Amino acid sequence: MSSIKKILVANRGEIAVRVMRTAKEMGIKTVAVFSEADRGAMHVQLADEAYLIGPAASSESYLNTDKILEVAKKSNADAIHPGYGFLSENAAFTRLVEKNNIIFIGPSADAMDIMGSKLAAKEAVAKYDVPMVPGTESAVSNVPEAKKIAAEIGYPILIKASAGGGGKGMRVVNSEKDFESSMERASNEAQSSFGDGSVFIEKYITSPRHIEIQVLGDKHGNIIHLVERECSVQRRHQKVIEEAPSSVLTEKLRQEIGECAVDVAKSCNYYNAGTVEFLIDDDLNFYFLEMNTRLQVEHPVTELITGLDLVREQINVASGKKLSIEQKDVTINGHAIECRVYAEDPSNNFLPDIGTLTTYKLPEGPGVRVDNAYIEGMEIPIHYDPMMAKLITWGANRIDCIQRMKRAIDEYNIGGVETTLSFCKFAIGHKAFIEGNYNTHFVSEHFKPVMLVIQDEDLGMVAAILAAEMQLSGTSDSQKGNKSNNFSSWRRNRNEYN
Ligand code: MV4
Repeated sequence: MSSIKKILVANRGEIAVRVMRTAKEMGIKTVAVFSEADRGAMHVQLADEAYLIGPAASSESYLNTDKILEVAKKSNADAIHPGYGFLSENAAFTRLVEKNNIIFIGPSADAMDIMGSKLAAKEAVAKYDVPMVPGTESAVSNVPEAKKIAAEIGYPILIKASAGGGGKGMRVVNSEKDFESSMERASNEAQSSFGDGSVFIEKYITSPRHIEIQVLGDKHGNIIHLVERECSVQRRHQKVIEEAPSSVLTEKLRQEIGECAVDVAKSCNYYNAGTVEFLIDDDLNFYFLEMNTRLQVEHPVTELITGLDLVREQINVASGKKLSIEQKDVTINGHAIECRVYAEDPSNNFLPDIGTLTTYKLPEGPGVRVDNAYIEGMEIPIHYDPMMAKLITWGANRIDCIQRMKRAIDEYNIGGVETTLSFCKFAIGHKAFIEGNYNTHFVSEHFKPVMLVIQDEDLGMVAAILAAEMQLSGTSDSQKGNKSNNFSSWRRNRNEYN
């Protein structure tokens, strides 16, 4: 069993800082790689060694496999941690790293290949008793045959690009009359977007919740799950708020979904940290969606309720150690919520906002964690994902956790760029969220930019804005002849926002 002495972190931002912190606690040296745009970045300052690998563009820096490998050899790193995004699920990179006798802190390249293809994943998982959305096991190209299958499944159905992901290349078809035109468009879009026009069909789960299970395996065949995370508050397939545990799972359902997640991991001989995604419908039926073969952004909520350090577990597994815990040891303690802090303006359709952090004061105090990569005075670079930090709170129960999150958001003082914190405060203060009664349509169903004004301004101005908006969109009471007064419900709900 080789103990790892030096890790090159092939990433940037908060996840690079996060990995380096655990490595340092384990007495492991750290190597940073950085682009021209990240010269003064926190992960560069934190590392024991740092190497410039190229210009700002990701393709010439954080995705430059040859350059990263060159630095790994030059610095005598014996392992590489990919973080998430960039090369974290690139099987070719994993093979190149291992071919150079460097340990890749993540799963096998074979597991990445299987789970990177929706259809290959379905095929592997089909050998186990894991519920999947009713649909085709393989790509469909013959339109009459596909139409017959769609009729058997029952509308609404979803046409999905085999090479798609993250919501790209999905098309809902509500009735048979629209099938042929939708099939043709979906296939053409898939061909132009992914270079692969193959599509498959599934029953459309109309109002799903997004539940994912953290799994952890070692190189000796042991695999456990670390219960669920609820990730239904998403905007255009970008997660904004995650929590653990979910407010809808019963203990029995948690065990069932957890065992299925372990089976999915077994189907590809998985080791290291991974996440199995499920959809849950209104009747609490769950369906396997896909598996992510990396450490996820939202891993901290799992860490806070289980007491584990997932990066430490990853490093130990990568070095050949057996898992430090068994399934019976996994317990849930309290509740955790994560709010992602994006440099985006929620009052302006979440458009990215760049600038200098003229003010940047982090919240502190009991039960508050900020996985962060910025300090006051730093620029927000335009070249990379706009996520600046993650604000995570822990509470003994869900309501305490929500209250603590509200306090932490109010204490998070950011000036110079707009962020999604105001949206997060709106969301965790909304009746549907507080009651745990929400699904992946939460944002489209409940959020309007004017809501952000409610949190800080008097209702009169909001009423005026709303009246104008409703007049313009033809949904005002007078136009609809609707007697109910939207503002009274707003006044009621207003208490939820405070
Ligand atoms: C679905 C679905 C409903 N029915 N599949 C979106 C991204 C990709 N991971 C799969 N996704 C979905 N697949 C069927 N058969 C609804 C979604 C979906 C979704 C899933 C999880 C979290 C957020 C979502 C937002 C929109 C749609």
